[in-house]
Amino acid sequence: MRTEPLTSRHFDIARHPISEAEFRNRCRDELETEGVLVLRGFFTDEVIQHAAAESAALESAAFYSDAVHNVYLTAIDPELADTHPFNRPVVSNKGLIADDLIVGDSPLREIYADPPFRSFLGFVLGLESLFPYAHKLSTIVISVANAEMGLGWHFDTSASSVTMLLQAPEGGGVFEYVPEARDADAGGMGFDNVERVLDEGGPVCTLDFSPGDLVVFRGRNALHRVTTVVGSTTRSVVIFAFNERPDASMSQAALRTFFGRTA
Ligand SMILES: O=C(O)CCC(=O)C(=O)O
Ligand SMILES: [Fe+2]
Repeated sequence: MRTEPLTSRHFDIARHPISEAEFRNRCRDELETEGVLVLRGFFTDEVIQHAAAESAALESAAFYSDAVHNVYLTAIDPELADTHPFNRPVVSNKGLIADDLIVGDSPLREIYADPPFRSFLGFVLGLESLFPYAHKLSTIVISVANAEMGLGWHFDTSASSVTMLLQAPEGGGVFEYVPEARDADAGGMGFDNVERVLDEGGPVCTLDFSPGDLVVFRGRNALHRVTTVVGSTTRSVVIFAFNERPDASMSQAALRTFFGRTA
């Protein structure tokens, strides 16, 4: 029988009291003003080591994409020119360990389901309920990138992304982003910002985070990418997707691109 709440096993609650109102308000304000929230040393060493070992064991089962896609992770629109921001190609080549490959008793599933953690995330993100994806592949994924691999500029499909870095590479693999590059809820596409970033390279922000840090960002509105990894150490990061609606799904095009399958 479990004798202590899950929370204290996986999270450093003394440093990050996620159930206290004052702390929550501070985090919500930081996410609001910065477009991203980083809680340093949020996950315990023990859970990071366990998840890193899980990632290493599953790496050979990852699907490695070498894909050209648009920044919206959708099929392109043949009615629009190739040069239109909606159709502009970006390249992503990295591996994804799909949710259905992660074992049922993985601590990653305990983290995803942890009530105080979910309550905290709902509060800072301003979401009443948080749902997994309706399909089996991408609620919890581990993204792995070796030398020369990276993730091109894109907006996420889920309302928000919550990430947990397991292993940093020797070089590169830097998370770059443009907060609030669009307002997806208002139907915004952010074409001007997309064009500026793809054509002129910026301006963009860089986020520096380490294994054990919790990163929360509004990936649906923040244009973001991971630069090419340098060196022989794999960059490995867990991505937890929390959706506003129970029927949320990635597009069939995106599933094929990143998982090599749709079910
Ligand atoms: O690897 C990261 O830090 C972010 C990954 C990401 O943006 C994604 O998989 O959508
Ligand atoms: Fe993303």
